[in-house]
Amino acid sequence: TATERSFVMIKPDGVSRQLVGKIISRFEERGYKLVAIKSLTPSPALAKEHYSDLSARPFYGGLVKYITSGTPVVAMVWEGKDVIKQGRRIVGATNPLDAHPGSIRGQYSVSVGRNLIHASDAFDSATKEIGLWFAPEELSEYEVGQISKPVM
Ligand code: YYY
Ligand code: MG
Repeated sequence: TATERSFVMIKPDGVSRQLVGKIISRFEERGYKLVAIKSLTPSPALAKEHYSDLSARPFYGGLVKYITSGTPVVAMVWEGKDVIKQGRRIVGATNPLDAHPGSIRGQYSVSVGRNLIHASDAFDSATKEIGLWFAPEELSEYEVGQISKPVM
């Protein structure tokens, strides 16, 4: 129960399937604040480091290859109350067949190897991932919910 930040990434399948807007809307409508966003094709070094905890798993090579294939990812930082735990709920279980149908993976995805989106799973991994993908000056400080006053 704290205001915290989570690293969320729309993977290449989410971009190629043109689900970027729908996915972003899920976080916006939940009230989370977009602190950083960029579209890029990650280098192999970045992808390997991002998934370094999984380096011994049989799917690691294919996962890194897919993330770096050339179809971009959309890397984001979202901020808000319990956004790490709640963000994982919004995203849904790793295997889309286990994911609640109201979650992003449960609604849009059918394959564990193409499950559309990544979200940090804990405070420590969120801290690591935000630092890996974004420079400090890419993270914005601002207030949400403010209608700006007319200028003139
Ligand atoms: O955090 P999350 O994305 O839900 O799952 P992880 O266990 O961290 O695995 C990362 C990523 O690896 C997963 O989203 C798809 C892929 N993957 C896979 O291709 N095959 C598996 N059996 C497990 C994971
Ligand atoms: Mg994970």
